[in-house]
Amino acid sequence: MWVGAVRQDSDDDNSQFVWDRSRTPVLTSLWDPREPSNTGGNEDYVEFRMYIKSGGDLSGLNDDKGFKTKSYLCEVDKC
Ligand SMILES: [Ca+2]
Repeated sequence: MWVGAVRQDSDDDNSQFVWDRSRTPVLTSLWDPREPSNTGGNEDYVEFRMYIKSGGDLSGLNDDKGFKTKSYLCEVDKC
């Protein structure tokens, strides 16, 4: 599912990922191993994924292409 984080500068493949609301950096400890990969040079959005692999369940963040349709998780202010 999409979470509210994006590449800070989508024109700069080396720019960091930030939480969209606070603009604070995404902690490196939250990423899946070998991510962010920027596969194809256009992975500017962040998803949370969980999958099963031999040895146990894995979960973490992955950068991905924004045109993909996925569920999402967002934060809102209290009313
Ligand atoms: Ca990726």
